[in-house]
Amino acid sequence: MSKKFYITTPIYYPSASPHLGHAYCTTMCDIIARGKRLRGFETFFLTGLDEHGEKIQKNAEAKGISPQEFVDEVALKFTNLWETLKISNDDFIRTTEPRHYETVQKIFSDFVAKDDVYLSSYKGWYCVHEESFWTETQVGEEHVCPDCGRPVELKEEPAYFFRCSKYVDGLVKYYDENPKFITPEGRKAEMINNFIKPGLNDLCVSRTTFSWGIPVKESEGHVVYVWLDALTNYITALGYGQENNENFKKFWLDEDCEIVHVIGADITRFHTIYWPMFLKALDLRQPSRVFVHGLMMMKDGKMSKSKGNVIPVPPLVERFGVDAVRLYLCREIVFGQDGQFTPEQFVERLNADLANNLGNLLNRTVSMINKYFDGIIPSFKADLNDLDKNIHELAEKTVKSYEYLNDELKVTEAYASVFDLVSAANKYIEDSAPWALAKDPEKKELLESCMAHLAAVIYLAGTLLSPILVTKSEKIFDQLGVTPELRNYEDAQRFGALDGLKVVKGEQLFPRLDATVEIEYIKQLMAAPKEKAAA
Ligand code: ME8
Repeated sequence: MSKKFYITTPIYYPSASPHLGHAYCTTMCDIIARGKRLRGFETFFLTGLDEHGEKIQKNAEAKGISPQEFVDEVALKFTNLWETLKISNDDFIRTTEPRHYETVQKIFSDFVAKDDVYLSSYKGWYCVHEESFWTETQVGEEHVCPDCGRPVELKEEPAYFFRCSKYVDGLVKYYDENPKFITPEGRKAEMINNFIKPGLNDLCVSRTTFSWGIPVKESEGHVVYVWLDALTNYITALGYGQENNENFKKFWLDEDCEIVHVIGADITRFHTIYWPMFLKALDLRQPSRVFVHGLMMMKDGKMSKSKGNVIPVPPLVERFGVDAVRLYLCREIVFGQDGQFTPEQFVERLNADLANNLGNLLNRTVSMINKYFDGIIPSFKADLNDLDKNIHELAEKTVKSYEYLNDELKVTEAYASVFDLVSAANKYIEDSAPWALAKDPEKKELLESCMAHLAAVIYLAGTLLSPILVTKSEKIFDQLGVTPELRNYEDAQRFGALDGLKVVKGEQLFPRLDATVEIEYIKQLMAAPKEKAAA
C-alpha cells in the first residue's frame, strides 16, 4: 500500500466569513490527514483561499477598499477559524501569492504555445455569483443560473478558450479505467449524462470585463479565468514550476502517493472534467480520487448568510470544546451524504458518544483499578474466558476495519466502528461483573484480567479516536498513566503495553450535558445573525 498521502480541501472564496459548511469540509480533511499520519503515512494536507474574481472585486468596491485589503481581512477569519478547530494543514495557499501567480502565468503561456488555449470571443449567459457562463438551454426561459437560481446576463467579450474537444475522449477512458476516481460513484453518471454526453464546449479561460485576476501575459486586458487559476493551486502549492519543488516530486510525481481532492457537490464538474484535462495538457498524472462530500443543511435549506441560518463556529467551540464539535461533524453527517444540523441532534450525539459511552467506560475503569488494585494496571496474561477472548478479538477486528474504512474514505463508518468497540467494552463490564469477582479471592486472576483488558481497550480506542479528539485523547492517556513513549499507533494495539502503569483519576473528561439548557443555548446562537440582520 502507498505510504504517501496528499489531501486537499477546496480553496474557499474569501467573499464572506467562513461558516459551519466550510468548517465541515476542512475538519473532515483534517481528521483524514491526522488518521494517516497516526498510521505512519507521510502526509501533506493543503487548504487555502481562492482570492481572485469579479465577486471579490465587487465586494471590495462596496466596502471602499482594495481587493487585496479585502481578501487580507477575510483571510484572517479563515486562518483564525482553522486555529480554533485545531486544523493541522501543512500549507495554506492564497492565489494572490507570487508563487501561485507566476506559475499560473507560466502554465497559461505553455497552453497557448501548445495551442491548447486559443483566442476567440465569447457570447453567453453569465452568472456573476457563480462566475460561470451558461448555454441557452441551461438558463432556460427564465434566464436564471442553473446552479444558484440568480438572474444571468447576456455578455460578449474576447476570450481565450481551452480545447476540451482534444481531451474529452481520454477523460471518459480514464473514468472507465479508474472506477474509484469519482466517489461516491453516483456522481460520475451525473458528470457523464449532464455535461459530457450533451457535448462539452471549449472552456473559457480568460476575462476582460474585470481586472482582479492574474494578468494574461499574451494579451493586455485579459485576466486568467478563476477556475484555471483556482484549480492549479493543488500543484503550485507543492512547488510545481518553481525552484523548490521537493514536495511536488514527493506528493505529485511519485505514483505511489495517493492524491485525494475533497470537494462539495457544487464544484464536481470543475474537479472531475476540467482539472483532469488541464493535468493531461500539462502531461501530469491524475489525482487518485475526487471525493464529493454532502452539504450541511439547516431545517430551512442550505446554510447561507442571506437566510440568516448560519451557525457561528467559534462560540460553539468555546461552549462545547473543539473535540466535541469535531466529533459531531464526523459522526452525525455521513461523509458523502447531505446532513442536517439541529441543536437537538448535536447535544444528543455528544451525550451518547462522549458522556454515556466513552466517558462512562473511562470513569468506571479508572475507579475500579483504583479500588481493587491501588491504581496499578494489572499485567495482561491471556484471555481467560470467552468474554476476554471476544473483546480482545473485537479490538483486533476494529483496527482492521478502521484502516480499511478510512482508506476507502468511509470516514463516518470508520469512527462508528471504534464507538462500537467502546460500547462492547461497557457491556463487557456488565457481563464480567468485576464487583462480584472482587468479593471472591479465588477469582482474583479473572478480576486482574478484566481490568487489563479494559485498560487495553480504552488505550486503543483513545488512540484510534485521536484524529477527532485532538485534545481529549491525551487526557484519556493521562488518566491511564500512558507514558509519552507509549503514545503511538503500534503500542496501542499491544495488549499488555500498560502493565504496571498507574492510573490517575482526573477531572471528568466528558460531563453529561443538560439537554434543555444546551439546546436553548444553540438556538440563541442560530438566532443571533437573524436579529443582527433585522437590526
Ligand atoms: O467554490 N455544507 O469556493 P466556496 C458543506 N473557490 N460544505 C460546504 C457548504 C455547506 N453548507 N458550503 C460550502 C469555491 N461548503 C471555489 C473552490 S477549488 C479549486 C475552488 C464547502 O467558498 C464545500 O466543500 O464557494 C464546497 O465545495 C466549498 O465549500 C465551496 O467553497
